[in-house]
Amino acid sequence: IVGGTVATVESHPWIAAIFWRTKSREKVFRCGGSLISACWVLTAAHCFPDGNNTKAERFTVILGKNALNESNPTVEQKFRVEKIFIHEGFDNNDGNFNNDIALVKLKTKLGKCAKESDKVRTVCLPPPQQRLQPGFTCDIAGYGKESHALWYRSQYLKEAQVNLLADNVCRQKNYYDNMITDNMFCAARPDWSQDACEGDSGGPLVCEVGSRLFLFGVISWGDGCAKELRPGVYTRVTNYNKWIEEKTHLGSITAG
Ligand code: 4AZ
Repeated sequence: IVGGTVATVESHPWIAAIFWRTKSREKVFRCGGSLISACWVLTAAHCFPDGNNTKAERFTVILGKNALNESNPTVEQKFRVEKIFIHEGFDNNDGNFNNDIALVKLKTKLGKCAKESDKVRTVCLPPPQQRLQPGFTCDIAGYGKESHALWYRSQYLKEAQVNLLADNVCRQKNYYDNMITDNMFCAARPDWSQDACEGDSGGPLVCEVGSRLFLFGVISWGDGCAKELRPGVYTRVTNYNKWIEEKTHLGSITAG
């Protein structure tokens, strides 16, 4: 996250940190995610570059994490991964990550997954096709870079505010032109001072509607970070209610 502030995990209790184990058994942070039910984390498809050859056994998901490089086993909840569903329509042939959405099923421990606490909680999905007005302010959170030029990620969870952009603005030639599909939306700070950055992808964009927070976006891509005329691009979660229902139900039959 560029700009914004250091956040506590209590204010983003659905945030998930997804790690990948290399062949030399080193644990590398891969992506953010959002806990949508006790056993399911919603994230971005591009977090799994091996596509359908992705080995679920290599991933670990940690909930309740404040700092990336410190672990606090008394409050963090750590899970192996049972299954990963990458959207069938995920496509990066145009370099724009269309359908950048994936579901990660946590492996149960004694028949249970995430336990609710002040640091671990699910986020609501918005109703299908609900659209918020351009200019609406939403929150993003993640453990990604604090500036595009840095080579290291933020040590602490950070949050920032961004405003939703009208599609026709984001599709202007001096913005992203024809890269923006109906499965995406753009959001940025009017002064370009706050944005998601490398390492935040997969993580949440949440908006408050009727005093409840809903997961409207999955952090997906952007040209640089907090760069003028280059908003952050998010997967439009409200296009995927049916897909999410299908997959999470499938997961409860085949993998429960
Ligand atoms: C990334 O590389 C990334 N400024 C995510 C979000 C944005 C840029 C890059 C948006 O994961």
